[in-house]
Amino acid sequence: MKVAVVGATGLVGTKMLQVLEQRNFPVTELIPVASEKSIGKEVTFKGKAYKVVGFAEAIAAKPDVALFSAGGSTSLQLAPEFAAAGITVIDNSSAWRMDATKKLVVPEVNGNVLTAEDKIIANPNCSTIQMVLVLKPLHDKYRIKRVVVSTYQSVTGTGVKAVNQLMNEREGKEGEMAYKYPIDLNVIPQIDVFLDNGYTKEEMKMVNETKKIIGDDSIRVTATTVRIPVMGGHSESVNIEFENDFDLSEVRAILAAAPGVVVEDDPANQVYPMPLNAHDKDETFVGRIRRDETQPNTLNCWIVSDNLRKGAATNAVQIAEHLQSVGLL
Ligand code: 11C
Repeated sequence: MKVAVVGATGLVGTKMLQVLEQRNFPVTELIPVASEKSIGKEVTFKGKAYKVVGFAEAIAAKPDVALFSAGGSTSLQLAPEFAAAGITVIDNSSAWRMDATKKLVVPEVNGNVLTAEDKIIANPNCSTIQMVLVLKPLHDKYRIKRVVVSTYQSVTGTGVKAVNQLMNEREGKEGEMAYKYPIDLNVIPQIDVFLDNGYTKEEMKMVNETKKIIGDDSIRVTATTVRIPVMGGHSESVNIEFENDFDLSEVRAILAAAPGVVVEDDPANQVYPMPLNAHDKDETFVGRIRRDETQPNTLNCWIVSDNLRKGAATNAVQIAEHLQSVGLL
């Protein structure tokens, strides 16, 4: 399979190359692609150096699939050009996610919606992906009415500039600021820009993308998204109100059987998910599973996943794996 990685020199692009390699995706030819300023740079894949090429050269090489992580405006402009050349695009930006003609996919949750017509497929936002992996199997059993989520998000979600800001602050060095405020020894209750309703774009992504992926507009979601000085992954405190009552041991069994989900929940031994442990893993970890004692049919849990892996690169590669397994690639 000829595979292009568009945005190959960025944090997510680099992770896509690692994930393709580690999951042994059948790459017969790799085409790393980036904007003008990175053309000619080298990336490494399976121990071999590859020169980064520009967009026109990449389209002319006719890859079977292109994994895009080059930002929304590049995707809006270039994904249709790739698709018109018969190349299946899996796009990590927010550009196409809420477009009614495009599928928004987490393979374990709704991989079955994909058809041969889908030439531009959207990869959801990282904080949404890890949440829906846990919500979907519980929704199937107990019907979710409402979700209240607060996030604790890694600086890697912002990109390399934010990682540098955190490290510079930690080492007492001057440097470029990714955020308006210091992030080390701080918590910033803003991810992305504010919208007219007082929520941030990241918060509304969690609201809207969750409904689209689960395929149920009746699920009410309210979110507060927060940046913390952490590297290994995003964490989420999630309160879920169901229509029907549940049994806690059954909830644990359902989640233990859910694909891509690992239950880490042993309070007696202080076992719960943490970004330090989730880092560089493909799974989503859930723990602190307990009943909300203030109202009926309501559950609290804590969900952690590596936002660059399952939240971005791994999910994109898994979409490609899924397409291949059902003969669509
Ligand atoms: C963050 N969730 O942690 C964002 C990054 O829509 O793909 C991913 C933004 C997106 O800052």
